[in-house]
Amino acid sequence: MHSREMEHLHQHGWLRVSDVVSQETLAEMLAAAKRLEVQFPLGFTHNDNYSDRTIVPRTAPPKPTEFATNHIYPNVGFLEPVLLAPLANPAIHEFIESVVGRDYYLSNTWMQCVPTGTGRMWFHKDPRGSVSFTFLLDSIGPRSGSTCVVPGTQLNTPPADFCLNDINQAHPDEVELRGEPGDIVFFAPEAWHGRAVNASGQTTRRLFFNFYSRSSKASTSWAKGVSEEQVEKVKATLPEKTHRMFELDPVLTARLQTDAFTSGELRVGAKSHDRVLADITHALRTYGKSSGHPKHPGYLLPYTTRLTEHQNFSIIQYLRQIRPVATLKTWFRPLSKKLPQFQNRQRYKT
Ligand SMILES: O=C(O)CCC(=O)C(=O)O
Repeated sequence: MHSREMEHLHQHGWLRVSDVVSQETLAEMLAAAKRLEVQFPLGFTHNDNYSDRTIVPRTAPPKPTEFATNHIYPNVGFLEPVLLAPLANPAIHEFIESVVGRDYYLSNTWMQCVPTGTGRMWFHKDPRGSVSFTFLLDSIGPRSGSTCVVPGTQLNTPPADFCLNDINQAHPDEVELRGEPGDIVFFAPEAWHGRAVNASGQTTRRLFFNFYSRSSKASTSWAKGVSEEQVEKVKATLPEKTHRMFELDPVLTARLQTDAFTSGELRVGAKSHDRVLADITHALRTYGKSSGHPKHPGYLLPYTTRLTEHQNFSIIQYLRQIRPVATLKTWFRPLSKKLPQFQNRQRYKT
């Protein structure tokens, strides 16, 4: 059964899995989420992609100009360890491993509450070498603030902002990662993804989990904001086999990287998916080849996943997707952060 699901994840860049925790555990998770919401109704401030060294409870709602206009609870699994319960399920690890190899970090974990009226999040790709899933805490239907993905765009595509004239508009092929409480929806962060509007009339809540191949990241987003005691508490709730994903080893990462790349390639690294020429170079080097590290058996090459191993890169297909207007907007973006393309933070209005 898994192999059909694996294929879906690899081919379409997303996959829904149900019943990963028991009903009893789900009830405990929902109670933990509620405790956090009651204690911190506006979530926390965060400066760095939903994590921060010192997280401070918000006293006022997020401003429309902030990176995320919804309520974020960074490092949430360390505040309420039961929220990490899905990680006790071995099937989850099989899916993660099928994308980022066997040695990975739990890189980030946060809860996100999207109030009704919140607008779309723009289409983008996240840095290379990772896989994510959301865990739904509410029943989430269409236009209800779920992550949305354009299936298949994890392969053979330029960055979204070179191809879409307005990255804040819904894409005709997008899939909203909807579902019921307790469902997990995996997605490939290198696919074009964003978030749907929430026009549902209710706040919707999800947990986020993000995993990086150890070759692609030297640390985690939670490392600076979480105490050793918190980490130990979390490990005690999970099978020993999973403990490795909490153990930082920047020296190993540095070795995996320098043994694979020249310093020029390393400089572009995880962000090469943002720059067309670097992206093409990376694709020519990786598509259709093993992602296995030649010098460190069992590890992946830095900034790769297994998604490209059995795929051919077509430079023609890649270039055909680039749109001149989108490209000009992207090139001139540094001159004006006020381009309509990036004014996505206003509230959705019916
Ligand atoms: O909020 C979401 O559903 C998507 C978040 C996301 O894409 C990101 O933070 O990179």
